[in-house]
Amino acid sequence: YSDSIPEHHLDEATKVELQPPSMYQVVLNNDDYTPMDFVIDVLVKFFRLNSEAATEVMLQVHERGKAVCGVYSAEIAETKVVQVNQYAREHQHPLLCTMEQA
Ligand code: TYC
Repeated sequence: YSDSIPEHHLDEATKVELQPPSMYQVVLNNDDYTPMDFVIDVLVKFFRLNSEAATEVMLQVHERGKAVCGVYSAEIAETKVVQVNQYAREHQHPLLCTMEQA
């Protein structure tokens, strides 16, 4: 019934629940050491890009310093960041994945 009550009478938690979730850009950052093929593999594996799109995003990171890999709700974006950084460390690459509010 909170949809029949003026929003300024609702508590903050209730207002938040009536809004769509905040969205976050998951970003890959350039470095001088991670092999281009490894970055492409990451984009295919964790962001479900096809190899053509993955190559484009990788080259954008390489040329411009960073690029957006996908936009997700907070929980999914956080999971992507952790999974990508763990996977890169397991393979001894310095690749850094971060998130920014969209
Ligand atoms: N700059 C890296 C190289 O020349 C390639 C690279 C691309 C690294 C994207 C990280 O997120 C990255 N091997």
